[in-house]
Parts: sequence; structure tokens; C-alpha cells
Amino acid sequence: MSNENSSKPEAENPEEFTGLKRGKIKTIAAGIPAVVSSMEKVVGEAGFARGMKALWSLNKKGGFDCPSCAWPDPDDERSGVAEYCENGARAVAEEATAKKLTAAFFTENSVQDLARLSDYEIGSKGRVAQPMYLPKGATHYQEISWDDAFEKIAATLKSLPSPDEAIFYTSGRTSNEAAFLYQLLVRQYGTNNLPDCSNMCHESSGVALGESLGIGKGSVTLADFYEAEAIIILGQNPGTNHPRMLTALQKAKRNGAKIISANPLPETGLMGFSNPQTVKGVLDIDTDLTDLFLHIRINGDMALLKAIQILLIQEDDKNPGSVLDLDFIEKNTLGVSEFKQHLQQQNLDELVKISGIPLEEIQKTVEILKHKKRIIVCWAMGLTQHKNAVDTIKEVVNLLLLKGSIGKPGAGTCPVRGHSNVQGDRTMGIFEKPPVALLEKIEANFLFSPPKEHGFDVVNSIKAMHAGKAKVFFAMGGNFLSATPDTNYTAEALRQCRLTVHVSTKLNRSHLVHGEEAIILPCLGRSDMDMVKGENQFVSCENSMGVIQSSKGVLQPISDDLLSEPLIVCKLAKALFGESSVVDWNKFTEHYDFIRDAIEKTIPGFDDYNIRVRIPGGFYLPNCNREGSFNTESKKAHFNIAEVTTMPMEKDELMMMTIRSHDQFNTTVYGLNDRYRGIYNERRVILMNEKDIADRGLQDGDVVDLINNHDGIERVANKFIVIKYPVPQGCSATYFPETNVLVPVTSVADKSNTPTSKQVILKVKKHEVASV
Ligand SMILES: Nc1nc2c(c(=O)[nH]1)N[C@H]1C(S)=C(S)[C@@H](COP(=O)(O)OP(=O)(O)OC[C@H]3O[C@@H](n4cnc5c(=O)[nH]c(N)nc54)[C@H](O)[C@@H]3O)O[C@H]1N2
Ligand SMILES: Nc1nc2c(c(=O)[nH]1)N[C@H]1C(S)=C(S)[C@@H](COP(=O)(O)OP(=O)(O)OC[C@H]3O[C@@H](n4cnc5c(=O)[nH]c(N)nc54)[C@H](O)[C@@H]3O)O[C@H]1N2
Ligand SMILES: [Mo]
Repeated sequence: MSNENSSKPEAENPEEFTGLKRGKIKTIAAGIPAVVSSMEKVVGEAGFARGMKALWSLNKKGGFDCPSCAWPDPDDERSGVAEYCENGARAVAEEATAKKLTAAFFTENSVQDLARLSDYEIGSKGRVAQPMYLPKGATHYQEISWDDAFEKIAATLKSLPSPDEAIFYTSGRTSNEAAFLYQLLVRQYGTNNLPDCSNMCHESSGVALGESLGIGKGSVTLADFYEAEAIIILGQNPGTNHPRMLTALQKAKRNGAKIISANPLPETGLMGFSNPQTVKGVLDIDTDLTDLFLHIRINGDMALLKAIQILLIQEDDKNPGSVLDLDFIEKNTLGVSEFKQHLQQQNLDELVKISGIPLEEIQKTVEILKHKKRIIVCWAMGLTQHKNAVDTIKEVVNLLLLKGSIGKPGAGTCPVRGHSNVQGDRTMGIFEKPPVALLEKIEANFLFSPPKEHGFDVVNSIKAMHAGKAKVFFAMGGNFLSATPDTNYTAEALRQCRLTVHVSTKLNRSHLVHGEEAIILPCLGRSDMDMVKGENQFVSCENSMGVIQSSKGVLQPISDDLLSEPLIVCKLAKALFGESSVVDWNKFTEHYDFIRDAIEKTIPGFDDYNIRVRIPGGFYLPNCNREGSFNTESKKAHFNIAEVTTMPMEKDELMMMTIRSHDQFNTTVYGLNDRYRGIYNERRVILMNEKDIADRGLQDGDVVDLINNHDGIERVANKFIVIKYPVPQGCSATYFPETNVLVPVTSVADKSNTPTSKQVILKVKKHEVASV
């Protein structure tokens, strides 16, 4: 809730409307409007020559990895024409912008003034062009030299009674090279407090897959899509968030795959697709993508999956082995009989009711899957950000195990990752719970003893700062304040810190809601050239399917005062540990090949890193599931038994999911439209079912306040416009970050501690206009 009398900079977006316009929900994604829209944006931000140069090099051999999502490039096509999508182009436009913020900008604009702007307005200011410092009590950021900034950070870190009083966050754009050095610095300093955006994203997938299958990553490659007989898409909006996935789905479909998707919203990209990069696509000739759309209730997935499995088993009982892969189950899995018993005890009617999908639709799903032997299941935030997320994802695994659909071509798990290098950052050791093997390798290679105790994840970091147990917050990218739950609580937590530091490309709200002192360290982005000793260095990233590829920027940086992330880490390390450090930080600044050599020695799967990363298209990391084995303790895949649980709700309450509009990348708001959903020029909206609107005596277009009561605390987000939308009764949707104020920091997924951003219980109340 905003507090106009507060002397503190605003943690929330202003409660102002921007002027809602309505259109029809689109039935086809991409096509001409997407191409036009992306070109306009890049040229508008970066200018023609700079914009075209950037687009031409995107995802191209010798070019840079798209900073948007983690969807892979086709293995054989990276060297061909650039592969990009509308939203990839926008991510590039954001970064390639010619607008820059120097000290003069910060002298003119106080922190408070900037915080009164919306995230959209803050983001459109431009790239931070020089290091900035906010002294204690100051109202404006002022310039600081790089050396002084590093000295200040090092001095504050050294003054802490324990290294565990510092927190080192990572967002998912950081390259392998920067991430590796960063975790090394943090561990040499003495803590495992390495929370990352993954804690809010696919942590539930990592936990579930690790426990069930022995590897916390997905098993499929892009080629598997082309061999699949059925593809199930749960809780994902690829048209907006992974547009290049639509090309793969289109190809899969042409090869005969059936596509089933389950979503509380009939998302445009799931329904139809026209590929903007083909002639037909330009002519807007579309493909129907989904063969069967299941209009599921929020968190109905586990019930749906159980119902499907019950019916599949019933079919198999008629002729054993005709539906289930009994050989696979016998050879590779543990716990099938207990699992079957558990299913027998389930009440099918109840499962149908919880899922919200009529039995006939579930039977149609079973008809499609019954004789298919090669099935892929894809999922994203619609499964991971719920209280029972880990068990729901294990239920996905149960289904694949029954069908023997893992460890063979055309089949397997596909958690579709978000940030372009979020998977790579984890591989590099950005993890608050480091495996023992990693720590042993660090000790052997770098001759210091890294801390063994687990550190704080995102939610525990917020709580620790709030309780005054952590005093320094350092972020390698991201926008911690706006991305995390419970905005006002997190703001209080950050304000408790002695020092908050952000390594950033663009200005965001986390720079404005700060500790006693604050520092912004401006860095190069993916598209920028990174010159070291006369050579443009490349870095590398891991995509959603475990392929490591190089990425080399092409644009002249907008300022001479930007440093690369690897260099920032090395310089901070030198300020912190001095020249006598056991780790030779100087060496890493000479050439990034030296960093890759260190990675090769420390992280499994990176043999001949410097050679293989130079092969066009890169290389695959080892993946036990893909190779048909399971790295669990028993060396078998595990069936998981979990009961379907629901969150208790009062009659007038709604379940709300916080989702992305078409015009945003997480907390970066590119624009105010959500074109596919037919919502224009406004983000303060709540999508509701027609009947729920009527039951509350409301009308489409009314202004309401959203109220969440959790653990005895009332959280309120004021002024949202009601929009009638085909969402199941009892369910609703809003955009984050505006409604992160409603996501309780205490409401997290079991086992993964991921905030339940798709499962927020709320009441809507007509907004009272204050009398004057
Ligand atoms: N353009 C663009 N691309 C992005 C991003 C972006 O913000 N913009 N973000 C990146 C990141 S970090 C990530 S993690 C991914 C996110 O990619 P997505 O997971 O696709 O993103 P969300 O908008 O959170 O959408 C969640 C989808 O799940 C559905 N859903 C919600 N709850 C449930 C449920 O209980 N069951 C089912 N079956 N469906 C449900 C919602 O209706 C919505 O379609 O995208 C990445 N790519
Ligand atoms: N309610 C709700 N909350 C959510 C989610 C949700 O679905 N609902 N989704 C969650 C998910 S899946 C994720 S991944 C998190 C995302 O959380 P974050 O990763 O923390 O957030 P982003 O908005 O991606 O961060 C954007 C900022 O990163 C900086 N940046 C961009 N590129 C670079 C770069 O190359 N280097 C550096 N150093 N900085 C850069 C810019 O300053 C920009 O402002 O949010 C989570 N929060
Ligand atoms: Mo994410």
C-alpha cells in the first residue's frame, strides 16, 4: 500500500491508471505484427545502424546469445540466419538503447523522485553509464570512481563480524565465466549466501527432478521434439515467454505429434502460431498448435495427472503391457506397486472436481496418450510456484515413468527455463546449498577451505535482512525488490542493510529502495563488446537443454566507464583479499580462457572447454537421464506418492496467479500492452470469470482493491480494473511485479521454498473513492 507521507522512496508502483483500451483475445501468435513490433522497438531505442547490427548478430555464429529466454537454438542452424523472436528483439532493444544515465541525471533527480515513477518509466530512462554512490542520509546518488567503490564495498564486507552477514544474489543473465568467479569470490570471502532468481523460478523443478530422477535438469533436446508422438504443455505461456518454442512445436506437429496443453487461460501461443521467419508466416498462414486444450483450475494439475494415470492403468489392465511400459518400469524404477495402490485409493470424481476439467476431456487425453510411447512434458511457472509444486512435478515424472517415456529419443522432461543463463549459473556453483563434491574441488584447486554450511536462499535472505541478521546485500544483476514477494516487507529488509550494491545494466527500483549506503556498478550487457587487451572476449551460457554456447557482443558500449561482470568480480576480489590472495585474481583479468580453464578443472562436464566452446553450436553437457540412467542413490527412478492438497479458501475468496504480460521481461516493463490477451495501455487489471464478477455485484471495468490475509497480516493492493476473461470460476490473474505486495513471504512451496506466486488467495473489494 502506498504511503504518501512516507519519507522513504516508494517500494511499489504508483496507483495510477494509464488508460485501459480493450481488444479481442488473439487466436494466433506471432506473424507480421510481431516482426513489425520488434523492428520498431529496436530501431526506436538504439537507432537504425546500432539496432540492425544487434539484431543481425543475435543468436548467430560469432554473435551473442539472446538475453531473453533460455530456449535453445536449433543444433544445426545457429550459423545460419539470425534466430530471434519479437520478445528477444525487445530484450536487445532494452540493452542496446542509446539513452544513458550519467552523474548529471542523478544530480537532477532525487532517489525519491525516481521512486515515484512506475517500473515502466524507470526502465525507459536508459543504461547506467558510470558508477554511482548514495552516501548515508543523502537524497541523490553521486559519482564515485571504480576504485573508491570497490574499496568501500571491501571495507564494509571486512567490517562484518561474520561473512554470513553478507548476501550475494544472482539474476540469470550472468555468464558462466562471471558466475564461476562470483561464487569463488563469495566462498573465498567465507559464505554460501548465494541466493538466485532460480529460487523463485525453477527451484521446485530442480528439487523434484533431482529426487525422482537423479538430475535437477530436464532430459530432452530439441531433436526430441521432432521425434515425439505427444507433447504435453502444463503451466506455460510460450507465445509470450518462449516464442521460439512455437517453431519447435510447429515442426513437431508436422512430424505427427499431438499437443495437449493445460492452462487456466486460453493462451494465444498455445492455440495457433504463425512463424514470422518463414514466407508462410509472413503471410500469416497459421498452424493450430494445441490438439486438446484443458481449461484447468489453478493448481489442478496434480489432480489431473492422477486422474490420467488412473485411467491409463485401467486401460492397461485390460491387456497388460499394451499401455504401460512394463519392461522399463521393472528395469529402471522403484515403488510402482505402492504407487498403483495409492492411485487405487483416490476418488476419481474428487480429482475431476479439483482439476476443473470434465471427465470426458480427461478421457480424451487418455485416448491420445494410451498408445504413445514417446511423450514429452513441458512446464514452467504454472507448476513451480505453488505450495505443492515439488510433488506436482514429481507427478509429471510418475506419468513419464509409467509410459517409459524417459531416456529415449522423442521423450522426457522439459522444464522450460526462464532467464537465458539461469541454468548455467547453477551449474557454475551459484547455489546456497553447494554439493560436497563442488566444495572439495574448490578446495583442491584454489587452496582455500570454502564454507560448508548452507547459506540463505531468496526467501531466507529477505527474512535475515529483515531481522537484522544480514547487513550487506550485493546483487549481480536482477531487481531483487520487485521480483521478490511481499514488496513492502522486502523493502523494510533492504532498508535495514548497511550497504546495498547492484551490478546492473539498467536503472531499476532496487537501486531506489536501499540500505544506509548504496552503490550501483554499471556493467556491460550481452550485446556489448568486451575488449580485454585489444581482444573482444566472448563468454558462454547454458540453455534450457544443457547446451553450452559462446556469446560475443558486437556493439560499442554506450560509455567508457562500464566494466564487464568478470572484471567487476576480479577487481572486488583484489580489493577484498589484497595481492597476496591464494586465488590468482589477476590472471582471470588477462583473458577469459583462463577463467574457462579454472571452470574445466572444477566443474564436471567441461573437458576441453576452451576448444569445444569454440565449435559453432557449442556442446552438450552430460545428462544421465538422456543416457538412460538415474543418478539417485538407488540408481533407479522413483515413483512418488503424494496426496492432492488444496489451500483452504473462504467462499468469497479467489485464487490469483501473478503472470507476465506480453510487454515485459520479468520486472522490466517494455510497454503497457498485453496484445495477445487483448489488453492495451494498462497493467493494473485483474482478470476474472464472468460469474465471479456478477457474484460480487461487480461489473467489467469496475475498480477494485485486492486484499490478501495470510498469517494474520492484511496485504492490500489498491486500484485494479476488473476484466471479464475466460478464466475458470474461482481463479483470477494479475501482472507481477505490481501485485507482488500480495504474495506473502511466508507462503512458499514445500521443499523448494519458492514463493507461491501463482497461488495467492485474495478478496476483491470495490475501490472507495475518498471523499474530499
Ligand atoms: N518475453 C518474456 N520472456 C520471458 C520472461 C518474460 O518476463 N518475458 N520471463 C522469463 C522467465 S525468468 C521465466 S521463468 C519464463 C516464465 O514463463 P511462463 O511460466 O510461461 O510465465 P508466466 O507468465 O509466469 O506464465 C505462467 C503460465 O502458467 C499458467 N498457470 C498459472 N497457474 C497455473 C496452474 O496452476 N496450472 C497450469 N496448468 N497453468 C497455470 C498461466 O496462465 C500462464 O500461462 O519466461 C522467460 N521468458
Ligand atoms: N509475483 C511473481 N514474482 C515473480 C515471478 C512471478 O511469476 N510472479 N517470477 C519469478 C521469476 S521466474 C524470476 S526468474 C524472478 C526474476 O528476478 P530478477 O532476475 O531479479 O529480475 P529481472 O527483472 O529479470 O532483472 C532485471 C534487471 O536486471 C538487470 N540486468 C539486465 N541484464 C543484465 C546483465 O547482463 N547484467 C547485469 N548485471 N544486470 C543485468 C537490469 O538492471 C534489470 O533492471 O522474478 C520472480 N518473481
Ligand atoms: Mo524465471
